[in-house]
Amino acid sequence: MESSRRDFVGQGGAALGALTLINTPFLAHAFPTRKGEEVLPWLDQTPENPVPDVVRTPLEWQELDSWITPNDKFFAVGHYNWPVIDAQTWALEVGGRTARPLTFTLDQLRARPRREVVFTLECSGNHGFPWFVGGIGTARWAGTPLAPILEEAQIADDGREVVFFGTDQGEEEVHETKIVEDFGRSMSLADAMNPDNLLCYEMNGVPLPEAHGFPVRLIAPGWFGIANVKWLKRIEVRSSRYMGRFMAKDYVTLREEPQDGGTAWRQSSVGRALLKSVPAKVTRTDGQHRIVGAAWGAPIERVEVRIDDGPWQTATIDQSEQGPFAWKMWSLDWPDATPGEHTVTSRAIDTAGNVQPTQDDPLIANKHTYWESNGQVTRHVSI
Ligand SMILES: Nc1nc2c(c(=O)[nH]1)N[C@H]1C(S)=C(S)[C@@H](COP(=O)(O)O)O[C@H]1N2
Ligand SMILES: [Mo]
Repeated sequence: MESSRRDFVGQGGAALGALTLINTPFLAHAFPTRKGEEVLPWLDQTPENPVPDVVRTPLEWQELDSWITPNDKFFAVGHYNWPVIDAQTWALEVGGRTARPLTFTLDQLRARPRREVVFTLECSGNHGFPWFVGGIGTARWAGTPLAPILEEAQIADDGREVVFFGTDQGEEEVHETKIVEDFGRSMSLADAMNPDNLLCYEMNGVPLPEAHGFPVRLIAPGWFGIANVKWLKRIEVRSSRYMGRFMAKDYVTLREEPQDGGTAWRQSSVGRALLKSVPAKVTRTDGQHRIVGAAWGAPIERVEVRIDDGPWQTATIDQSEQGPFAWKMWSLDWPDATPGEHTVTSRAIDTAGNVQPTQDDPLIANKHTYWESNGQVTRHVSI
């Protein structure tokens, strides 16, 4: 049972249609797709990706037809090089402010307790540029929990931060000195100890593909993509703050906030995912229109959709069993669609009552950097 489910997931989207008749727990729900439906192309087509070396295979929203994104269609980001690692010689070091530094081979990690999580991973730069709207995907990730490994390493009393280093490197200039920097990201010790974090070696039932961090990456459910360090090489516990490029210089959100008649500039390192939704596609079946989309980033209570300047209408959320870190699919029938051009906007509302911000909300409008762009998305369609 377990292995047949894994085989099926590994085959990706093509297999989904064929197998929806088999009632496994994984398939006990239907994606909001109808037989014979046609997708109406968005009028605002996405500009071509100008940095194909950095961002690969962005998600095509209009092709969305399954909760799980097949591995070969899952977007990938590589800021430096794309390492090709020999699993036979690879090892993961755990050290720094620890009493018992450890080293693990891939086999040793695989022999440890295994856990799976379905997690929607979004790049915090997604929707920060007109061409970048497909920096998101959902996979069933498997690996071994990180926290027990940190415990076994016996963290020193002054251990405060945990830095995750990848194998990829790039040249950087730090205060006029040229250095070769390892890709790195850190978390507070408390965040790193979160039981959800996995040292992940499997994606949708197959070994982690090279583009996604083979042999092992961090999966930090609930965090933006940048925290999920690929091609892991070393985990280092530190007593002071890590200030590498992707923690303290890049992936830093700058906001301008009014304060006492003046301006307070707030800089923060990109961290946890934010409440967001998008309309993915408009479909037509036998003359009937439907809007289909996704929502993620926080526990979703409701999704509302607005057509042109009309009222906000509550969409139907498909009750999937994918767990708290997976996106939700929603749909709204559009029975009275009139010929001509229309706009479609969605907004997600979380269980705490927070509403996905509009584009002119100060949270978005006073943001001077492109990261963490979770404002409402409007698409254009012609009926
Ligand atoms: N080592 C390493 N890890 C990395 C990156 C990277 O460039 N190097 N990119 C990060 C960014 S910006 C994102 S959005 C996610 C993307 O994960 P994916 O390529 O599996 O989609 O990986 C993160 N982990
Ligand atoms: Mo990213």
